[in-house]
Amino acid sequence: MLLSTILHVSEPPFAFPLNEHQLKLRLRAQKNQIKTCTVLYTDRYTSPGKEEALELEKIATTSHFDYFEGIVRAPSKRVRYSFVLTTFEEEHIWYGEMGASYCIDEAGTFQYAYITEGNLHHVPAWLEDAVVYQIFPDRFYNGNTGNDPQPLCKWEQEIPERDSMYGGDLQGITKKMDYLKELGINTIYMTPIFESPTNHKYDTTDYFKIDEQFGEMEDLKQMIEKAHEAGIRVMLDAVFNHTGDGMRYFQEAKKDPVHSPYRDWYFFAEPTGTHSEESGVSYETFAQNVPNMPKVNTSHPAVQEFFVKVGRYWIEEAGIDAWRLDVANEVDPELWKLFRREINQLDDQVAIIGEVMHAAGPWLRGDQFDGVMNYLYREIMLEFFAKQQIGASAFVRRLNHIRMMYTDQAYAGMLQLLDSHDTERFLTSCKKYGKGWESEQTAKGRMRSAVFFQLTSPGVPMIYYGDEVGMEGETDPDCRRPMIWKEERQDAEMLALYKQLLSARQQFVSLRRGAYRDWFTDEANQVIAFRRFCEGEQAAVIINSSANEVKLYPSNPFHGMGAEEQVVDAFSRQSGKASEVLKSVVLPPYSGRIYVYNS
Ligand code: ARE
Ligand code: CA
Repeated sequence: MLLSTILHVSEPPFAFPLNEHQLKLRLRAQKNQIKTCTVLYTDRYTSPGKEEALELEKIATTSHFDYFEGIVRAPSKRVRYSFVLTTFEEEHIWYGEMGASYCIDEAGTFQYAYITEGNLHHVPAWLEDAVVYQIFPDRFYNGNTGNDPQPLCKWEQEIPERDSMYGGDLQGITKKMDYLKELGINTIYMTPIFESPTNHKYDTTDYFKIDEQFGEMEDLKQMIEKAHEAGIRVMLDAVFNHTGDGMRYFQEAKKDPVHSPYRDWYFFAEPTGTHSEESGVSYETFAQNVPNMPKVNTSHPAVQEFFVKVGRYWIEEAGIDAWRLDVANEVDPELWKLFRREINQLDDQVAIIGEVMHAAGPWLRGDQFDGVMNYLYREIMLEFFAKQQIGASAFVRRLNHIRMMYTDQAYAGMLQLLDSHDTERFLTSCKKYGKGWESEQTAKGRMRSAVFFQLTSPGVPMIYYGDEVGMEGETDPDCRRPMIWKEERQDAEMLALYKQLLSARQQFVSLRRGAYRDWFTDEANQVIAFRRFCEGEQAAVIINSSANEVKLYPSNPFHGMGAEEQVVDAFSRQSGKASEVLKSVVLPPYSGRIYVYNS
């Protein structure tokens, strides 16, 4: 056993309070080495020798590691603890903040000195039950031709150019609210709607005004009212990393960079400066040389104050339920901390989601965001379902690796996406990769398996508009085609699957909030099976992502749960004894099953 592979630190995601009297502890160790892992814990002022013992559970395995977890009680909020591990060779290892050792005195102990309010991560309750539907407003539905921009593309002209305008707007979304409700989503995320000259509106010119092309304040209010009536929440996109170059402040600063009070709001080149000089732009921008998006100095107190005001304004005036924060990882964290405090004070049920495309732990400790757009998840989904680069067990291990980067609260708020307005559509990926160009049927089958996984596993599923009817598209701008509304052109089978799965997710709380455990994988048949469980309910999910009909003889995961282990099939609604139902399971190609047990 390599002692150096044992890892725990007294901070998230290895130690995090669930509330002021419960502390969750996680420990990582080299795979297949540790037989038992026990934590010895007590109040940190109690003299040694009075520790309570709790055996941790192995909750996840990745390519190289096993993870163990348990919840310790903290009646006084002060915890001192250490671990004792037993290897399969029956060695005993002590582990504390001084390291791992065969000698108890050398290891020392860990301390979680006191659980304060500031250590807690409160996620808005509704976010844990959310299913997000992402809308690119110009392309969803044209509800008012009176505000159409010119020149206008015909809705039927399906392939957009970089600067195409289609006339979609807020009234369009309002008019399609019944469609969204029927689909079964409960949160709408719109990409930016504030004044800006482009179709995507990521170059804001006025943060307090809705772009005329989309409507006005009254239209947003009506849309939100209609959404709320349908039990749907609304999330807006905030672009604080940069403004549009048409923004008044930027124009003033550019005109008079010496005297303008807005000079320090941006990063203008010093006389000897180097910012993007080669392209003739004398200021820092988003990405590289994007002149219409001057980068903002988000460390500047006046800038922070301004954006917090924007954040509050749309909550107070229009009643939005959440913010999505663009390029969140390039903005000063001090702005986000201030933003969260102020927003929470106004309404602690407003959710805050950051756009961070990589490991996002530092933003998810309760003082900045509730979740991020989980692009790492998308990568793994692509690798397995679309590209078929990895097998079922590698898929599960790689997803576990991502989940183990985060606390429970952070993972509950993750936006689990297959694609977005910035990526190729998932169905297109299913066609392009894998074993050469796939047939239409195979590609759709693989996408259906991916959707089955997405809508039954942890986190907040995010559906990119049109995926549910089988829309395709390469990366930006092709992934932003106008929504297909003609029923004869929609993929009815795909749509039916989304509805069926969303209704099951809505009905069974374990599918939304339940803890996750691997159940089994079947490499040859590309089968993934897992369990979700919470107080009083347990679900078992099996997904066949292969082109073959598969017959399985799974173990009974409900064994010993009592009450005759009556389970219900979430789709057919037939119930039966788990041991009977699971004796053999036949799964058609690209299909899945959900069994639910209620105690
Ligand atoms: C346009 C063109 C692009 C071109 C780009 C840069 O369409 O083909 O690459 O210009 O010149 C908005 C519009 C885009 C527009 C862009 C610039 O929607 O159509 O692109 O403005 O005018 C990085 C950022 C991430 C960002 C993505 C796009 O980290 O924050 O790039 N996403 C947000 C929004 C976008 C929006 C902007 C930011 C700007 O969601 O829609 O773009 O406000 C790897 C890296 C990532 C990188 C990613 C994509 O994964 O790790 O960091 O993301 O590639 O490049
Ligand atoms: Ca319109």
